[in-house]
Amino acid sequence: MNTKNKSETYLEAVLRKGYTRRDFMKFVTYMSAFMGLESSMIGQVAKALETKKRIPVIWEHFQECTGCSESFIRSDHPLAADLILDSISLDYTDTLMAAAGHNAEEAKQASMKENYGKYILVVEGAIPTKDDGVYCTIAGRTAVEILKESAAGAAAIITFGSCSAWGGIQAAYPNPTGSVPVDAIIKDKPIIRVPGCPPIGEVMTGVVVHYATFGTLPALDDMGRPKQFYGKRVHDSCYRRPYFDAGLFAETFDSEEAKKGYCLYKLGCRGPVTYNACGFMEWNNGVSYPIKSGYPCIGCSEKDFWDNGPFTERLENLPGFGIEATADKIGKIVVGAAVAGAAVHAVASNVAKRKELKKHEDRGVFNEKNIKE
Ligand code: FSX
Ligand code: SF4
Ligand code: F3S
Repeated sequence: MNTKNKSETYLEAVLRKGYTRRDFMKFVTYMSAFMGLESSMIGQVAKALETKKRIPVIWEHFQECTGCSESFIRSDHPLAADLILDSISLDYTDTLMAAAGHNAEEAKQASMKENYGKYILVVEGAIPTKDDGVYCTIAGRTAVEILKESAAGAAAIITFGSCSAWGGIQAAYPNPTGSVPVDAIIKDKPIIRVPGCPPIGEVMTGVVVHYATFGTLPALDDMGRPKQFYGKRVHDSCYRRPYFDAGLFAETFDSEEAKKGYCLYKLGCRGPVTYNACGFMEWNNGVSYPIKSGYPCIGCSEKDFWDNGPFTERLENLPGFGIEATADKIGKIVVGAAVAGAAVHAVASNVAKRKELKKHEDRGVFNEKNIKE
């Protein structure tokens, strides 16, 4: 990676890349809003990024599909990715950097040494532990060995994606390679979970910007996830929610109802038990996310979600969640349930509401375009 610009501030690096100061301010406003900061704090964020030296980022890849990197490089705001990637901040990532082999390895070692105790380590992918970790080896070294080495000098670790955060698909039953998440191996560093398969790119930029500005990590929930992005269920920001509340469910994928925006709960949707920001952030510049593309949420940000299939089957008997009884009887009863300590909205069977929804639907009020707006 480019080492000559290491002492630049974020603003200097942004200007050098051809962005304007106005682009920079737009980015600061955008990121501050996503991080849930008061507008009065925008100035503080701008000042920090103008004056502070960039925080080096080392990014390791272990057992994974690289979808997390794909998601990240398609972050909504061009600066969200550029701020971390390219020559601005990223000192090592074997999939995106130009250097390869020994050169890449040397750049990583040099950066880790120079920035010992200061860099942020991003980990993508799970770590296999069975048979001395042989199932993921890079240049003859196991993932366990590499992780321990790069974690030693990290100020904090971001586990980017469900694989490094929870174990992901590798750790799914029967977990043939004994895969584990990062926190099963590293016990003495702050670890921030950014789960999702893939996760949302801006969440990582948000964490880095927060750290650069305040010198602290953002507020985390009791599972180590940034509260701002994982505080709500997918169900709570779902544009199909009015249909759920009215008890109107698509019965098949190819139905008119599914197209119209009816709730996908009966087709297996895990939105009511999944915490993620995809419903309001979406991907590819707000183009879409699974539910908007007509596919139920598979719960990709939740622990062990791969073992919670088949995904197209309606959730039954999910511990602590009583909605399955409701979906059939909706229109007749009122139900409240609790998931992971959070109160689920009481689902009111409301015939009047249902009629009203139908009326709006006939007038085209609930087509996707209108709902988004
Ligand atoms: Fe896992 Fe990321 Fe899913 Fe893939 O690297 S969270 S399999 S999107 O790519 O780790
Ligand atoms: Fe949306 Fe799924 Fe909730 Fe239906 S069950 S409202 S599709 S999140
Ligand atoms: Fe994942 Fe469900 Fe969102 S599958 S991307 S959490 S809609």
